[in-house]
Amino acid sequence: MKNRRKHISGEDISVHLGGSRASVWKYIMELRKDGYRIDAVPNLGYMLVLSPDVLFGYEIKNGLRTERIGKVDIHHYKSITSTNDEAYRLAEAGEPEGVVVIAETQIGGKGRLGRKWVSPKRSGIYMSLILRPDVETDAVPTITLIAALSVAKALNNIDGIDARIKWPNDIMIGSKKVCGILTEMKAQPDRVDFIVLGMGINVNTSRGRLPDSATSIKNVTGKECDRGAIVRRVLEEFEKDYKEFQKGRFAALRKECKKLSLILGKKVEITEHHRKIKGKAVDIDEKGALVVLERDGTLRRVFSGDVVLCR
Ligand code: BT5
Repeated sequence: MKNRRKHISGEDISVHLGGSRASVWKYIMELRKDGYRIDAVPNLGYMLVLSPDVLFGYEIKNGLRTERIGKVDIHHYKSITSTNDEAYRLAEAGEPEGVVVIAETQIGGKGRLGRKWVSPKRSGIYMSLILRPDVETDAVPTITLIAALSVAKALNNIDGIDARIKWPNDIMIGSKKVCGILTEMKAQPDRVDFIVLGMGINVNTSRGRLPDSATSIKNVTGKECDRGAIVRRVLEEFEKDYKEFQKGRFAALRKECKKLSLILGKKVEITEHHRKIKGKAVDIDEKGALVVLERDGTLRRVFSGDVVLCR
């Protein structure tokens, strides 16, 4: 990767990375099988011509500016049931904070409340982060909101994209969903043991492969986007904000969430468990809860739920 457009000899590679020249050849063959185009010229050596559009851990780590998130380890799968399930399993086995599980497709991608997440192959980002914050369980919705904020900010970096947060866990472009977040946790009665933060982002997915209520980045901009660059940006944005949150500084983040909110100031109907709450979304409070002003003047705080915008 550091020697693009340049041949390097098998000898140099073997000295640099260890192993024999024969093993270098074996690895080159493996990389080719993975989709890398590598030119091989006798007496000159090898040249990396083209990398495949695959979210291999070493591709993401190359240029990733975080301290822990994604730096510790990235587990990549061509296909998996659900990255959240795998991250949960790894966390239970003791994997540390910062480990990321990422897949090209999910056979059993999960939404909230037993719903499904459609995960077409190689076109979206399906990833889960293991977190081990020293917090009580009531801080978990705030972390979901911070994740939503980091995805919105990362996507807004792309020309032509205006992504908004539909509290608590959706990122929308216009009225269509481009990303969903699924937070799961294991906890003692009040302390969090670990959190698995799952994100599904539609990047280069064509519309026909998504539900009617969904869109993708490519669908909006008309251009293919580098999924690896988006993953890096999301992880960087998230780590920065997550650190602030851990220092007890949520005020500035809350302001950003409010600025990027799709629903503040609008009439909403929220289903929380079996309860329906109707009113105007007026605030996001210091815990990340949505404050709804009901018709009779009551202010109600809501911690999770499905939001529908009313006309
Ligand atoms: C969510 O649930 O939005 C959470 C989605 C989390 C997905 C990630 S992918 C990586 C990680 N591993 C997993 O197994 N899951 C996480 P919810 O708010 O319940 O929304 C689910 C609803 O969104 C579905 O019922 C569909 O209507 C819609 N939907 C399904 N697939 C979609 C997609 N690719 N894009 C947009 N909307 C989708």
